Amino acid sequence: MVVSVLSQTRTRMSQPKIAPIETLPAILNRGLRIYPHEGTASDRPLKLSLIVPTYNERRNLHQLVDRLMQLLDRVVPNDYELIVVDDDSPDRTWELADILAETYPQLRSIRRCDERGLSTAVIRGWQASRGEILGVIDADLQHPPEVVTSLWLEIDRGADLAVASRHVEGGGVSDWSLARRFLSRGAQLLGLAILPGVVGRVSDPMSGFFMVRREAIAGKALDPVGYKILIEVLGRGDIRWIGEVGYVFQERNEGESKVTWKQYLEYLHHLLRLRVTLFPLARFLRFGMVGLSGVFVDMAVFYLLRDGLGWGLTRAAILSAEVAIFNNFLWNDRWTFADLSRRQRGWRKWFKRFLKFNFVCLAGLVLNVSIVNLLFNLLGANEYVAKLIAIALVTFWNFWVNLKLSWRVTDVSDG
Ligand SMILES: Nc1nc2c(ncn2[C@@H]2O[C@H](COP(=O)(O)OP(=O)(O)OP(=O)(O)O)[C@@H](O)[C@H]2O)c(=O)[nH]1
Ligand SMILES: [Mg+2]
Repeated sequence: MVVSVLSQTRTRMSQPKIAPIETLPAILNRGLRIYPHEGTASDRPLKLSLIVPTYNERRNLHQLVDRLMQLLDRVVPNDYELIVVDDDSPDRTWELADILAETYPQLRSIRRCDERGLSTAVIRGWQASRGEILGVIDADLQHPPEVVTSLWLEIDRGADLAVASRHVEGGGVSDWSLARRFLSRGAQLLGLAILPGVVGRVSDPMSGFFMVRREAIAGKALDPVGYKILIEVLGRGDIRWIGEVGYVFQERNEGESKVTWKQYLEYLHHLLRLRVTLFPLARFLRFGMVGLSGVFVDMAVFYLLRDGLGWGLTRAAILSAEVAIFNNFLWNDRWTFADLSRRQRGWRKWFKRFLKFNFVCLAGLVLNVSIVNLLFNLLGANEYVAKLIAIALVTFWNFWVNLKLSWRVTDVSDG
């Protein structure tokens, strides 16, 4: 089917924000009128839509399409589509895609003239698709088409996301220089440092070869910068079950890589943007308010013990601090992290959370004193400024460690 269309956003100067991918029922309700073309009589939902983003891939496209079609005809016969999304390549890849679509009925071709970029090309392709499962594969044959079969098997077994990985059994890179391996691993480590909960979920977060269930990303506002669409899917999607399949990244035989230093900067930009968006701000604010209430409790109890009961300074300070910790724990358990505590029922689990909270607060105190000392004694900062910085840093630390340790959801027995 030839559906070579110009982007509908011709009049806009900047790149438009991308609307979320729709659910299949929503598309069906509209009578399958799918962006960017009008629906036709042959439109019907399919099992798989595989997107091939292209920019100057004329010399690779025919072979790729031919190999993919042969495979998919066996794996999901008559139930898939291949969508080439080309960004108006100077080598006229879009034209070849149009011509191929006349021979291969399962092939569709989209030509974008006003928008550029790998990730947005993939999302536009998914938006224009009608598959229950959405996938992506590079056009340059560096992703071996045969791996599509294993990815499909993972999805068929129930995975929400199936990722082709260079870093699991059967995976690797063919002929990379030491510098390139270093850069690739460095980028992964950077991702782990900034977004451990996202990047750490798969062995190859840089992979651009994967399949995902539409329902896991439908309705989510995907807004990636640059190349790494998988990180966006992992960060914003509802992904529970992940399957990984090893593959060897092949050398390019035809055409040229489009990767430059710009992509590395975009990657960093993307990570930071996701970090900010995914930061649980509302939860953090609640945690901060609870912390503030603890200060008052601490002071009040301290006053009572000292002035009312005449306790010694150390004893009064320790007990008032512990009462404040208990106060904070109760509020956090009932309010800040209520959704998580509800999933960890029973007194034993409650008490375990309380012990962990105590431990984190104690460690926070040690951290607080160390930071004040470091800033005041070593760096010569004003002691009140040093104290303020320490409080701010320790609040973040306390919040994060408590979220990840004390109220950790993996402690839950769901069944
Ligand atoms: N539509 C579209 N596709 C792109 C764009 N940039 C790259 N691609 C395609 O995305 C795929 C991956 O791009 P490559 O340049 O090969 O990047 P890579 O495989 O990560 O890196 P190399 O190993 O250096 O080739 C290829 O199919 C490209 O044609 C773009 O701006 N728009
Ligand atoms: Mg490539």
